[in-house]
Order: sequence, then C-alpha cells, then structure tokens
Amino acid sequence: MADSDKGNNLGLSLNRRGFIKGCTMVAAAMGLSEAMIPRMVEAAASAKRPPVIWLHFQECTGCTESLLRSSHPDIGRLILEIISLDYHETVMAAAGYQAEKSLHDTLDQYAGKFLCVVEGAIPTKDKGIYCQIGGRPAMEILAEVAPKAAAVIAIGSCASYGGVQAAAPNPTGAVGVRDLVSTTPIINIPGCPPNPVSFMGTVLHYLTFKRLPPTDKLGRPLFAYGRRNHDHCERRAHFDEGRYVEQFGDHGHRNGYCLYKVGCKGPGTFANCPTARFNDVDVWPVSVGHGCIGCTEPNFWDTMTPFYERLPGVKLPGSPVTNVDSAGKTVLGLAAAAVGVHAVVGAVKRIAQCKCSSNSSEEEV
Ligand code: FSX
Ligand code: SF4
Ligand code: F3S
Repeated sequence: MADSDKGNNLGLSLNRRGFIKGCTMVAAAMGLSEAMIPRMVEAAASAKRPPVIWLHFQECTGCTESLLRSSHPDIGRLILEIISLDYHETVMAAAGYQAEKSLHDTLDQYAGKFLCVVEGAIPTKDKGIYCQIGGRPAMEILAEVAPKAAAVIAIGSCASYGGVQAAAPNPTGAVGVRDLVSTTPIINIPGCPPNPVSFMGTVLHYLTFKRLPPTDKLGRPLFAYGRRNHDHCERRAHFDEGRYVEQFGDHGHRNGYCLYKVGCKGPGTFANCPTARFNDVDVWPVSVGHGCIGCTEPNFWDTMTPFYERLPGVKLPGSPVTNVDSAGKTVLGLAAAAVGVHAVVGAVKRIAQCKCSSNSSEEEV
C-alpha cells in the first residue's frame, strides 16, 4: 500500500499511519503478539477486499452506528478500507430496485466468497411477515444469502440471540441467526451494541488466517468474550473488600465503589468492556458509574432484569460464597431460573448453553 490514502467506496480514507494504528489497536485487543502485526497489516492492506453483504432485520441500527460512527476514527474507517461493503441498507447510495440488483449481483459474482454480516433478529412467526425488505420476509432473504456466504457474522445481541425482540413474550417469534442457518460457519459478536473492536478483530482474524477465530459454545470469539467483565473491572477491589454502592449518588457511588448491589451483572457477563473500552475517551458503563446490564448474554432482557436490582440469593464476600467465580455461576444459575418462569422453552435452552459456555470459557482462560 502506498503512503497515500487508499480510499474506499464511501469516499472515506485513512492514511498509512492511521491504518497501522487501527490494526495495532485491534491486534492488542485480540491479545496477539507484536510479531503478528505486520502479517495482519499485510492481509488487511491487500488490494482484494472481501465483498460484504450486510443484512438489516429487526434492530435499532445501533450496531452499525457504533461501528461506522465510532469516535475512534481509525476503527470506523479501517473497516471501510479492508472490506468492500457491496450491500448495506443504511449507508449505500442505491435504493429500491438498484439496491436489490446490487444484492443479487454480489450473490451471483461472489458466491462462496463473500462475508455476510447480519444485524438484527429474524421474526419467524406467521411466516416471518413482521420484517420484510423489498416485499420479502427477512427469513427468506437470510435463507437465500447465508448458504452462499463464506461465513456469517451475526453482529449484535439481536442477530446473535434475538435481542429485545425476543424478550418475553416474543410476539414475532424473533430468533438469532444460529437458530435458522446451519449450512455456513457463523460467529456471534453480541452486545447491544457490541464493541467495534470485537467486530474488527473478527474480520482481521478472518483476513489474516483465512478462518474465523476460536469461539465459546455460544459462538462468541474467545479473544473478546473469554473473560467476565468482573475479572478486569477497576472496581473489583471494592467488591472483594465488601465496599458497595448502596444507592446511586451515595458516598460509595461518589467514591467509585462496586456497583453490584445496584444491579451490576458484571460477574455473569462475558465481554471485553473493561479492557477494550468504548470511544476515544476510554470509558465503559461501569467506569462512568452504571452497572453492566449483561448485554452480551443470551436473553439478557429476561435473564438480567430488573436491571437496577441485585439478583436475589447471590452471596457476597464474607458470606459462604466468597470467590467471584462462584458468584458468577450463581448469577447465571438464578438467571436460568428466572427465564424458566417467564420465557419459552427455546430461551431456556439458550440459557443452558450460556451456563455451558461459562464453564468452557473458564477452562480456556
Ligand atoms: Fe440489536 Fe443492533 Fe441492540 Fe441495537 O442494530 S444489539 S437493538 S443496540 O444495534 O441489533
Ligand atoms: Fe465491577 Fe460490577 Fe464486578 Fe462490581 S460487580 S466489581 S462494578 S463488574
Ligand atoms: Fe454491555 Fe455490560 Fe459491556 S451492559 S456494553 S456487556 S458493560
């Protein structure tokens, strides 16, 4: 790549320094050694950018917003430098017939070679009529596109597990991609919205190593979801010493104490928020005084609510359950019990997977 801007199909561009800075930032977040950075930069700078079809279904577009309008300009632009975004309803210039043509041209021309990114849940009730694009249900579009893709990236908790649409009583029968697609490798990048670094890391891994990164049982890349937020939280010492915020605005809150008692679900949430952080001011919910609501976990709208209450029965340091691993398992166990009361059988199944994942991740880290 020359020192000059590479440019991309949206007219945005990144100079070489910014390009390498973005790659380095993502490589660090993935825990890769410095020696891997030149290989990653080389793969990312390849003139042959992989075509991407980005499908939008039931969602708020927050995943796209957080990625492309990231206040880390290098990350936002980097993604547009290294992929060819051939179809993306939010940012593409084409509309109507032209947009549909561009979708089908990419499908014909790059069958088996393009990446499919899915944002949003897929409604299945009443033949999927609750989300239609170009007069076709999301289910039908996914069934046409996903089997032709080299891999599918489900971005956000909606595409991963159904998200808020699937919250009880799930009126549209919303599900995640993995419930419908079995023909193509799928990776889940949950979060509502997810950290752009987790998405970028997955794409860069795919470009560099020609395969998706290793995942847990819920299909989440281990580099981003292998540890609990609680494990790296800057308030962890307060948790261990029994110093808690009792209510927002109190002495403990003003002094950065642990937010567990005001609802933080960090002990039961697998994500990289405390290390990857968000935006160019390096914050994450807990660092600015709000508990984690567990947005990377399956069915968190059912299992992690009420958001501002401590889940009953979780023992704190000083009680018989004194280590955080036990506390995390207890949170997940209670979450499973809660969803059993409120949600459908499918949701219970996914929570069971969540518990397996927690165990498997513990073994791997
Ligand atoms: Fe879902 Fe994405 Fe939450 Fe929104 O579009 S993961 S509702 S932030 O952003 O799909
Ligand atoms: Fe941090 Fe939340 Fe764990 Fe407290 S409970 S240490 S605020 S992650
Ligand atoms: Fe979500 Fe918790 Fe991170 S709410 S953004 S997983 S701190």
